[in-house]
Amino acid sequence: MIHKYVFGKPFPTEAVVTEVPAAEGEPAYGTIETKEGFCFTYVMEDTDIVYGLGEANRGLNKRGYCYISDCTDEPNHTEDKRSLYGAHNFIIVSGKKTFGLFFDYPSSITFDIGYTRMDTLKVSCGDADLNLFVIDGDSPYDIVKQFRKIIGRSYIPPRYAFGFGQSRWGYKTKDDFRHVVKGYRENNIPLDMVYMDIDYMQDFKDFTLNEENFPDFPEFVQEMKNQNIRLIPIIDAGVKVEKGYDVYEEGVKNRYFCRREDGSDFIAAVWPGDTHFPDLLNDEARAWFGGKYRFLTDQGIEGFWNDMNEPAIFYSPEGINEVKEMLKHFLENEDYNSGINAGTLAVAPTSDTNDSGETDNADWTSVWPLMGKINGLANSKEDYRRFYHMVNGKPIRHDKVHNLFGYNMTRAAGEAFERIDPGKRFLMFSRSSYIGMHRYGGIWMGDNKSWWSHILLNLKMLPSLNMCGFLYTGADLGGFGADTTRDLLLRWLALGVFTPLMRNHAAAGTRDQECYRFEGLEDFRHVINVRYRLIPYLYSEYMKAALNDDLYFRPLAFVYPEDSMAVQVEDQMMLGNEIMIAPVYTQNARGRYVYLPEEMKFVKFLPNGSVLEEIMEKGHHYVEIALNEVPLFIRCGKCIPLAEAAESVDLLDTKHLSMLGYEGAEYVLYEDDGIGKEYDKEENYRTLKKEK
Ligand code: MIG
Repeated sequence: MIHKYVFGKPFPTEAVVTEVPAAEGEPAYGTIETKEGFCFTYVMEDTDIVYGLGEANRGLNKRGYCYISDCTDEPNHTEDKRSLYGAHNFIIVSGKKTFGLFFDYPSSITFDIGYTRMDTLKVSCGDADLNLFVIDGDSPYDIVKQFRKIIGRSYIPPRYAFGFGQSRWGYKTKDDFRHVVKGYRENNIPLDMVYMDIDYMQDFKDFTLNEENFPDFPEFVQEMKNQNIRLIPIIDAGVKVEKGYDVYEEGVKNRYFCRREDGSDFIAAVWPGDTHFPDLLNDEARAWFGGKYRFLTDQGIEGFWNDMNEPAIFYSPEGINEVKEMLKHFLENEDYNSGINAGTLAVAPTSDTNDSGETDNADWTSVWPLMGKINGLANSKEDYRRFYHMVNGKPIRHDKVHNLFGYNMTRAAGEAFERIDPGKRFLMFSRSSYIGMHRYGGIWMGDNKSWWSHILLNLKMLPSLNMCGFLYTGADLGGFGADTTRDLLLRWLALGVFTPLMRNHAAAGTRDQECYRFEGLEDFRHVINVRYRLIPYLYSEYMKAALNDDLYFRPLAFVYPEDSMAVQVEDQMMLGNEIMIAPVYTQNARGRYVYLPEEMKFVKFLPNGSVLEEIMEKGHHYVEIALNEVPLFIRCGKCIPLAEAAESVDLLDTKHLSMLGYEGAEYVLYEDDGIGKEYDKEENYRTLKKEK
């Protein structure tokens, strides 16, 4: 049962697509204050668990920290971070009282989940203009399913998007791409996609190609396709300010860019230098920007990734001016301390005695405010207050709707694909997002690091994202920032085997990270082969989850709610209806502990291509898993299909599948053409049986 409470004048985010009539009175849980902004307070029981928040830091159980939905280009996912790229304001309190809450509010909103007071959940935001959805249900799982129904069907990618992808910030020329494909093909490591990062563009201009490096682009796209490789270009949010550049000229002429209060087009410096932001919240501008993807689809491109759409800003001219002013002040002022607004400094100025014995007050802390100002140039809150969207003829200041930008960039693309080729699926995922965007694309988890702790963060985010509708997701395998190591990449790939988006991506300047760069590459071949062998199952479970508004990844708690051990497990996940995964995420470990909430069949894919199967009892186990092995667990009485490996998804033989798991068990396989949209055909389902 879903109740909707309307406060003030909510901005129509279109996160919810089902009509839910407004309820009278107060929600059945917690208390609400609307005198200064909005605040929801609920006192939690000791044992309550709080799920949700999608792409957020820390655990599956969100208790014990404070999270802020405020889409941020945050390249350091350390434990202290409160905001990442997405805003997914859906949580579930699970305990004596179990209920779900969706705060449909497009600006910054704070989830203090037992941070200020350990027993208190406090959700607060600046304006009391929002829709609050309160969901009653039998269990957290039931609540998720109800929520997913009202936000609409999750994005469905083409089937090839379940293949493995290689990416790196720094590929520039056709030969760079050919080299990657060769590295995989010659070493018989499967590959379906190579990602094009910003260097493919001419001067970082959206919807252009570097003229020198990419003449005859359609031929090149075809050359890749002949090897069953799709090129997936990146699109950035900012449009370069440059006379004569068609996207810029059209945008200016038709007033499709975000503007300042005085009506002039707002300038944000990003990769291309000065840019304008397309006003993606404006229907006409969104349709126009989306139409631009045609430049690449016309040349054979079938998938994209949308970046920098929080939107990220390196600096604005206004910000630079403020720095200049401050610097001027700083240099002009002999007594450094007095001229600068050091009031924000908590540190008391130190007094040193100089050589002549006088006290020198010109201390180093006086440069801090200046340094702070410079460091704060990027992604500054002030800049987000400097520009406006035009929604239905009315200006709305960006910070009030900040969390909808990435969502609407991806929506622009998704709506355009419907016009470009309505019968076809395109690959699409975004960095920034809001609930609602899950209908148009997936997300990747942004700029993680080559850290072991980020394997675990990756794992824990998966079910939370699924709860919020984001099914097509994955992290940069091997880690984006910092130098990876062979063992880290192998272990991370062994988790990536199970995530719908399986992509190796690395930042410019980091160690080479393509699988064929390492010694013993048969180990990489083996791990990625396992992915391809599992694709019939993974795709089938993905499709069932998408078509039934269900989860692809579930916490153990959703499947074994009565098992008090299972309820606490955060480093194992249920995938689909048949399996449990338990990746190794510790360096130098030769295996790991697992908890089995029921008897299961432990399956280990061995490097020689064979599969070890062993029945294990309910309870705690230590399982050995070598660096080049992939483990999974099949639930009692179930089975899964297994294909032979192939170098690309299109070459998988799904007619001849073997079965793994319990004898006599049956599995209903979903399979379609992988590119069209006729999902509901009966022949898409067939029952397979593991013979005795
Ligand atoms: O400021 O396009 O998260 O995946 O490689 C960095 C370059 C911009 C951030 C993305 C990352 C991508 C990078 N981009």
